[in-house]
Amino acid sequence: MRFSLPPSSEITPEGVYLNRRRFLATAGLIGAGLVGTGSIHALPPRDEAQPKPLGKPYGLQPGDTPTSWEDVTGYNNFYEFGTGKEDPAEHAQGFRTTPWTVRIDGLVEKPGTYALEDFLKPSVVEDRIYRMRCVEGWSMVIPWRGIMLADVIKRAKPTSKAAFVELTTLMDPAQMPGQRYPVLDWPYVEGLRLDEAMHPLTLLATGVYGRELPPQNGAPLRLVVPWKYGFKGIKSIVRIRLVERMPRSSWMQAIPSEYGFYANVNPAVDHPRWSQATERRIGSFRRIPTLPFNGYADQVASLYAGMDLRKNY
Ligand SMILES: Nc1nc2c(c(=O)[nH]1)N[C@H]1C(S)=C(S)[C@@H](COP(=O)(O)O)O[C@H]1N2
Ligand SMILES: [Mo]
Repeated sequence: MRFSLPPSSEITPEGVYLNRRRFLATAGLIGAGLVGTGSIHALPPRDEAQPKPLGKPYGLQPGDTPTSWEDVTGYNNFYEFGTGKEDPAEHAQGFRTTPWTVRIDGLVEKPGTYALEDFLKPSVVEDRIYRMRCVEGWSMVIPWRGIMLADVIKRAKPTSKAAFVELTTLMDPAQMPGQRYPVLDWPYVEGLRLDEAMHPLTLLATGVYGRELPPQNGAPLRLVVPWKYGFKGIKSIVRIRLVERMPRSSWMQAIPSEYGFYANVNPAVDHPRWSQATERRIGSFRRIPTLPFNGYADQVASLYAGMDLRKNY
């Protein structure tokens, strides 16, 4: 397991991962279950090894096809379980997600701490297929299952002072080995402006491919914001807090020059260490052009009218 930030030379390291899997497959080891790669444990029974993607496509472009279950659940960023792409699938396996409580508080009329079941129950669960783009230059198409974040925020009744939402991951170093190392300033924190959080595309996901979220994907509850870089999609959420001022996210705190609060996918604004003009779709060797707002400009560009998105990266 690795607990350091990946060096920039490895920042598009999916080739390494694919090559290893390909080698193992060729050697006939994966199917035989002889290799302890993480995703083996996450795989459903053999006859359903590739579940059908479920859901309504949102913003998919010609040529977009859902990324395989194996890649969605085997190639992850979840630094609480290691910084290698295959670490989370392997080391999050025993993660306990029941019981789970979610607190919603801050500038709301109805703060509360809920058992996850009660927190979810009043909301409509939907299956939606979204394009997802990591700041590292790779992307996937993922069939999520979840509820609208707007729905839970409305129920808590934000006061007129509420302008931002801060979300926090579970802090549990006994279960999350990465939290014993100073990779980030734990617990992982992310934030959205209130209008971004209320946008109908913004989901709290509880599942993927019609199944419960595997731990490596952020079980039991994680954020999905398809027009922003993946790091906004905070996993294993325990707290949602309405606040007046812009929250400081873990990534802003760690490397402010590289990871801003907005994190809108923007091919015109390079990361300080690499171009963001193209992306590699996991599961293929093709690089494809990155689209403004990851292809969701029609739905979300108006949220940023009048803002300089080079400054507000
Ligand atoms: N708590 C927490 N949430 C996190 C991360 C993390 O390290 N810790 N990584 C982020 C990053 S960089 C990405 S790209 C996405 C990856 O989500 P996926 O593994 O489900 O594709 O999760 C995001 N959420
Ligand atoms: Mo990411």
